Amino acid sequence: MVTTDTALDRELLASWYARNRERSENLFDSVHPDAYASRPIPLRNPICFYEGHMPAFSVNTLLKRGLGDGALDSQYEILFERGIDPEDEGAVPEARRPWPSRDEILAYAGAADRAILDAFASRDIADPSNPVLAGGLAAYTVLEHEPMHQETLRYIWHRLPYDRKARPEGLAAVRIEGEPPARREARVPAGRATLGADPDQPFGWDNEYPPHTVEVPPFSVDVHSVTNRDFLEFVESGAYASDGPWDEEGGAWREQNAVRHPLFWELHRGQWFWRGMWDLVPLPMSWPVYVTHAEAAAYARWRGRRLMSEAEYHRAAYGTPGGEERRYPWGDAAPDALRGRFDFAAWDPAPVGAHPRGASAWGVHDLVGNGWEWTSTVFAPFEGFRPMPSYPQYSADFFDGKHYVLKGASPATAKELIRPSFRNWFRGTYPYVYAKFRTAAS
Ligand code: AVJ
Ligand code: FE
Repeated sequence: MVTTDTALDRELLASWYARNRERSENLFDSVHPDAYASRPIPLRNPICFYEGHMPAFSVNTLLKRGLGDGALDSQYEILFERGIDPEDEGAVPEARRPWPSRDEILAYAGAADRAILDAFASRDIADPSNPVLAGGLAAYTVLEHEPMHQETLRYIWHRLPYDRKARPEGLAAVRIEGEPPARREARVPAGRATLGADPDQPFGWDNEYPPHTVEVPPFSVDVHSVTNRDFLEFVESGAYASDGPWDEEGGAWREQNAVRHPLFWELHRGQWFWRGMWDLVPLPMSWPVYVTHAEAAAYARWRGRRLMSEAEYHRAAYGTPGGEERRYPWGDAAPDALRGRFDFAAWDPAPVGAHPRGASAWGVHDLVGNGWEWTSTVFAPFEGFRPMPSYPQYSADFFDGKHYVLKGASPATAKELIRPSFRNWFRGTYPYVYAKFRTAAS
């Protein structure tokens, strides 16, 4: 078939796809076969679902919705169609039992890979007359969907028992650095923040559009993320046993689930430990604490402060004293390991402030990397939002007032997802993600 758009670099798309697939395969290979159909996070599908979901999503999106092809396997393309984020565990559908074997899923995935690579090589995947394909929309949708789920997989793997996953060979022991730097604040003066996608960027998810500016009043914000040391003060103050700092939703969540500390912490014989991906280690005091939005907001209130809004995050990360806005907190240079902990550079976080070359113009550290940043902003469409033709349910299903925006990146976020306009979202009581926070005040 003829190509109507020469702007897409087909080889680049194919190598991106291959890199995605290899990274996913390595992750699934590390799971003990007995755990393949297990569900380490009750709210999400079992592990095996995701090995079918990624190729089935690519087939459904690019080949069927985009190019108008028939099914490769209609049963699998329904079974593996969508992930879930139900209200509570009772709402998890009991999927068809048993799940297909890994060999069956891999046979399907192999056929899907061949068909997708064939489309990348020679079909009209950027047909400007087709809204699903124009500009390569479906191709990019597929290529960014897979790394997003690689993060899902990592935080699911995080909950697997240590004897159900194979530690990567040659992995260095976790280094527990000492105490964090003293708490400090930066002042961000009033100014303009641009939210939403840069018109020049080749792709953005629907919730990144349309771009617009917001006037942000002055505020102060912590230079460093709240650390395990900081949060230990909150825990030891008895905050989990008191109603004081909790809002209604957070308080109910804490009570119903008997939450006494962050999910990543464990208490053994009176001593605090951190559940790392591969090791249980004495609580690293200089690492950012990973918590729910409910815990983050309660901590901030306990300090007499609050979380940053999404617009304030943009000011803190991308604003400059001169008024221009940067591509990254540190400037225009492409993301690399000196600027922050992201792109799978490590399995666990680094001490706060370990990447001074990634600090923003106001000297605020780790705004991109080392853990997503919770904001106080409820996930909602920008004025003028339109669902994307390649995946109309992507965001629209989550504009329910129960999800909060997270910004930045975690150690498990691929670098291709790092851009100012990328918006992540989770329920305020979802405890599994690599999400940190800092406090702010007007
Ligand atoms: C944007 C990370 C919240 O994992 O639920 C993957 C991404 N959506 N497949 C999720 C997503 C559909 C989504 N998050
Ligand atoms: Fe998905």
